[in-house]
Amino acid sequence: MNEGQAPTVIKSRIAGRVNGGCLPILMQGAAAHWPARDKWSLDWLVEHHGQRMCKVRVASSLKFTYTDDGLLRYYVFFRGKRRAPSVLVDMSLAEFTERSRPGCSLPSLIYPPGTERYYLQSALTADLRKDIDLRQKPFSIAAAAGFGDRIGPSRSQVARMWVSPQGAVSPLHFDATSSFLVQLQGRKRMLFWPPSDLPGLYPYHNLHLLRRRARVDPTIPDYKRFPRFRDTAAYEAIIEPGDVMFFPSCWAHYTESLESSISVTCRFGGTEYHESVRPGLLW
Ligand SMILES: O=C(O)CCC(=O)C(=O)O
Repeated sequence: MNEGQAPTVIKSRIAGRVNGGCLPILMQGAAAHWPARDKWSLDWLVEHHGQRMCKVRVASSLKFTYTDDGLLRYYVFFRGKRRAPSVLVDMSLAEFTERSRPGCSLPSLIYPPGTERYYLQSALTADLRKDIDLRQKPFSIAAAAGFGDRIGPSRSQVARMWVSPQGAVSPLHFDATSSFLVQLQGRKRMLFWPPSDLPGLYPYHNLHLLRRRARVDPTIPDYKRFPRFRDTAAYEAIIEPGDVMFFPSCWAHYTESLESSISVTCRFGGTEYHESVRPGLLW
């Protein structure tokens, strides 16, 4: 992507073919009927599930870089928690909400006071799963297309809830599984790059703490260090409440919460690496 080059905007488009794989698809309104769409808000979650323990990613800015839990333990052992890009912490939903309020007086957990930010990223419990509908289209279509016998809780990863503040960023990375992201509150902006562009995003090696993350920050690309980034081209989608965004495995993605946001994700399928993913990135 060159300076000033606009990404291709994704609207409700039917999957096409890109280098033998399918495209991300934005399905507008496909989850508008979910009870969670009307019901879930931060206040409702605290009132009904406030004591529930959940996983919260803690970072020292709104940039919530994912870190592999296993590798993070080694990193923390050698370099200390404060130098970790982010740390996943167990806390109650009520505490998460309290910590997310501006001017919260609770002591910080890891990073210097006043810098800490919180992003809830937790598996959905059975009672919350009642408010979502992974057996209907488009999820059932994915199941019928051979992605799995059952989409959702029993597949490779349980459905997850994501509760983020406005401005939260999940930096550019790719996953080995295909995903649905269902937007319930607020809007998100996502940028996507096809697997064939991965070399131009300079991902970390698979043994690195930041494995599958890109070294390039697409919002302020350093073309000197990452010249091949110029040869890549992004797709963009704005995901509104009730929309479902599908993205195939190995598509790199960058996500920004345009408002405070609640989403659910469902990943499925095994580890389906695209042929253009260099072996060096995986082992
Ligand atoms: O919604 C987000 O902040 C990140 C979602 C994401 O990166 C994913 O589901 O892989």
